[in-house]
Amino acid sequence: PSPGLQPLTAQRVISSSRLSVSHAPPSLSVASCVSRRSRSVCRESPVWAKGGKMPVATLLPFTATPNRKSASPTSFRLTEKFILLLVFSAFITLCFGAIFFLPDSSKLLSGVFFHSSAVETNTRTGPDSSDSGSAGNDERVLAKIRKDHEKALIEAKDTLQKRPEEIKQDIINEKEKVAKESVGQGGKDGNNLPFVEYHRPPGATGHEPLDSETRDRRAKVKEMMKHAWDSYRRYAWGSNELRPVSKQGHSSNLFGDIKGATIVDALDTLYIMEMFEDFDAATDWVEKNLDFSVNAEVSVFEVNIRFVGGLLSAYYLSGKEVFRRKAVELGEKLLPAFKTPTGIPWGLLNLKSGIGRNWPWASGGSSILAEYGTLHLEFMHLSKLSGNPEFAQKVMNIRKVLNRLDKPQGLYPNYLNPNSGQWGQHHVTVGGLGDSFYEYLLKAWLMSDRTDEEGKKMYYDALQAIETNLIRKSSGGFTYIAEWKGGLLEHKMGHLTCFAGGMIALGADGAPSDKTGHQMELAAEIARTCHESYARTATKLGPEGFRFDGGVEAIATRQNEKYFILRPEVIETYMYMWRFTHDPKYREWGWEAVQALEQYCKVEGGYSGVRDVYASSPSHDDVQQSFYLAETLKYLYLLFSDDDHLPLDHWVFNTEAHPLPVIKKDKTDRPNEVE
Ligand code: DMJ
Repeated sequence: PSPGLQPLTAQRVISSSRLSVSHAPPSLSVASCVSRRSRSVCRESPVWAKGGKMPVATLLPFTATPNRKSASPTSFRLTEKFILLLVFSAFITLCFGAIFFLPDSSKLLSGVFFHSSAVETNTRTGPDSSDSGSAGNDERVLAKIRKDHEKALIEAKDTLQKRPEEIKQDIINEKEKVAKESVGQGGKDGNNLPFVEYHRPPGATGHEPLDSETRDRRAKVKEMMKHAWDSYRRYAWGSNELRPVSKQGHSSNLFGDIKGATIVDALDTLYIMEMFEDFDAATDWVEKNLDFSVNAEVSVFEVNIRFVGGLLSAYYLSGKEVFRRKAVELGEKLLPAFKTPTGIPWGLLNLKSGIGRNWPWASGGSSILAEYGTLHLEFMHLSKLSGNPEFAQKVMNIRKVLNRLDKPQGLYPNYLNPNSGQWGQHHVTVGGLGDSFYEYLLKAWLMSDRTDEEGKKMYYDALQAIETNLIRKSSGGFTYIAEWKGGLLEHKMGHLTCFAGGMIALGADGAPSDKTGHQMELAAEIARTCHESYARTATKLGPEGFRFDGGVEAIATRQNEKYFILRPEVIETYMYMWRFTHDPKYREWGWEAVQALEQYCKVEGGYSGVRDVYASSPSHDDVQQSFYLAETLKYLYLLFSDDDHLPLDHWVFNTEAHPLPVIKKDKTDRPNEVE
């Protein structure tokens, strides 16, 4: 049978029967007509009268025999019966074939029904045009069916010839294609994200340490977290931070009108401490209240490390999509900060207008090294989770700009003008304004499963320059990292700089082999110096800055350097040193800090910073910083946990202590896959 004729006929029958047989389903009316083989029935039915170009007689010759008087079945000759049977079975095969076996039969059916209604409309407005139009459509539908069918056959044949690995790869490619298409289709609000298969990386939660002392200390830290969290929940729920003395909410202008900094910063700590009810309450708040559509200026750096970082960690720990969605949504809102002639982002950004600027005090409108240099980890993950390469491109471009510039003594000044691409003042610190830039070079390399060679080189080169130019030993034998101002050293070290002990320990095993031991020693010395800055105070809490000049060592000499705002850096270094050496003194030093926090910072309404660590009864500053829950308490908890809780070969902590998984190059390592 002509392949063109049969489906055409089937369609016409169904279409026409809808027109003429008002209550019977189309197939039924046709079947009854044929099965009864009654010429009169068929003649009465407009099915055949409106049958189209092919005359009814041509289709059913037996019904059109002009001289036949009787329509009785017995009057058919054997050949007629045979033809009848042949036509009938061809017709049935055709119907079944069209509906069930032809590829894309759903399209065929919808085409049929669509065609049918078109006929209905055209019948009212003019049958002629309907006829020619439907014939054209029929041919197009048929051509498409044939093409699809052939394509499916070829594909099936190809697939059968492929090896399983090739088939696997095809599936991956297809998935990626779909992911890209869905990104291309918009989704400017993080709502239209590609599918990402979630695998929880190892060590998201831990277990009780075997020795009872460590177990008790760990439990104590959890109790501290509970007090900090419950107080925030009770007195400041939804605000950025808690004022623990006045028992009310507090909002720093770093976050514009974004709310809930403590909630987002604390999510992962709640998770790793297995405070799941609290984690759920926090998740619920994020789902219902976390809103980035604010007409206000935010610090790009702070919002990135606390909000984007916090959301990413919460996603990787829990697998809850809401966190991925919110992280990408916020990341997209930060992108306009990169609209500068060099692509070095502004420090401040209005999230609604997308207009950026820099801190007015920063060396002639410069961007700050620790701010634009502390986006890399989060932005790499944003690209991974959104399928949008723009995030990664933006941060890779920052490196490009830096690598084109001459560096004084190999050092990176803290200020860089985003318009001219030139350094501002030649101030270099490993503390505030510089710190986490170095941290992110190292961690970018580690997070890439040690494939990011550029990040690695930049880190070890920078560390070498720091050692040569900034690291000194005091007369009392304390190693410290000084600050460099246009070639002159200021013998001062900030509390913030104390993170460097942990960083250097973390990078030591990647250093050229002759330097690993030296770098571990350096890290241990910095840890000791920072511990000393705590040990020499009345409260056993460390000052914001301490000096090594004018006859003092590791002591703050200026009133405005004596405060302690619950910062984590010293404890962070203890945690890394413990992990790499298992020297019990680091746990002891951590425990000293716990006792000091309990004695001087704990108040009925939470934990507060203190104004003077050298005073025996210091006054409180009445702020429970969100990083106290994100970092200080998390690092303390990990210090008293086993090493397989957030193991360092699978997780990298962002500068706000939010753990991000290593993106494993070996994709067979399923637990670490992030894609
Ligand atoms: C945190 O927000 C981060 O650790 C940042 O890198 C530096 N300052 C605070 C904690 O002191």
